[in-house]
Amino acid sequence: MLQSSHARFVGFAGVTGVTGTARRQGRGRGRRRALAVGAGAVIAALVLSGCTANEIVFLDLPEPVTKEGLIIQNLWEGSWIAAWLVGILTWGLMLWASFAYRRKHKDDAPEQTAYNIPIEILYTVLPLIMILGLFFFTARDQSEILTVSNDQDETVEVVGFRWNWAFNYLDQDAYAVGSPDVPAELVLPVGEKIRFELVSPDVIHSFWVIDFLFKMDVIPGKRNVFELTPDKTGVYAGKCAELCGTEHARMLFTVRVVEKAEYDQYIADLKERGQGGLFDTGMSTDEGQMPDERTL
Ligand SMILES: [Cu+2]
Repeated sequence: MLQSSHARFVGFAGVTGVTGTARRQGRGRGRRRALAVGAGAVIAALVLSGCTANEIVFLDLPEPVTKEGLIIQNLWEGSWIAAWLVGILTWGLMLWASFAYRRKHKDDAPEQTAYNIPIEILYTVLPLIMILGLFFFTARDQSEILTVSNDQDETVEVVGFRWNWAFNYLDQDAYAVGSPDVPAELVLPVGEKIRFELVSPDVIHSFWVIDFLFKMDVIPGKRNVFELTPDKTGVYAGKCAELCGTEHARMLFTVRVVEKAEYDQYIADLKERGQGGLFDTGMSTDEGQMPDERTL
């Protein structure tokens, strides 16, 4: 008899008070399930798209093929790791706030807050520290990469002209020149420090070798100089990265990094082909003529 009344009591409580809690628990579980499904869908989309971790996290920065490229790679990846950490923390706090401070009952307004001075100071100071941090590492790495120490093994004068490139091997007394139809090729010995000197006889171009993770403007009347050491043999794409006129898109070239013996042979071949001496930048005119169309 006692037992059955107890059972009836529990049954009664179950119908009234416990049902509300159960409904709330059910709703909480539903939300968690929706979140898990959403997160799962994002992860599945990333995995099924066949993207590598480098593509997802670091936006597919190419592997650098120069010694100095490592500095750029570290700066890039470090910046992204910092950005992801800040992003994940911020998204997490936003999600947490929207759940923790949502309205508790249908007819209530959510909790109202205003004038939280310590938090507002935090909002101002933290981003400032982050920006100063990014600025510090960028300035440090930039000055390291742009330091010219004049202890190069080879010097190449790069002539950017409308509409291709010429490469004067200053220490070898030989040159190569391209046209939009037959783009120029720059051949470099692997493991040797190259001093690049950029000149232009016409308008501003920009010398960009993608896998060097480096580019610099080529400015008329100015000699821009930098030094890099290619440390992986291979063939790499180069292009003009400054909109310089109608044939800008055809200012392509290739860089071939080879062993020293092959480099020496290449220079000898250039000379044999009559490309001893230096490409005369004065021959380039302001009318965008191709080298082979030029008249003096
Ligand atoms: Cu150009």
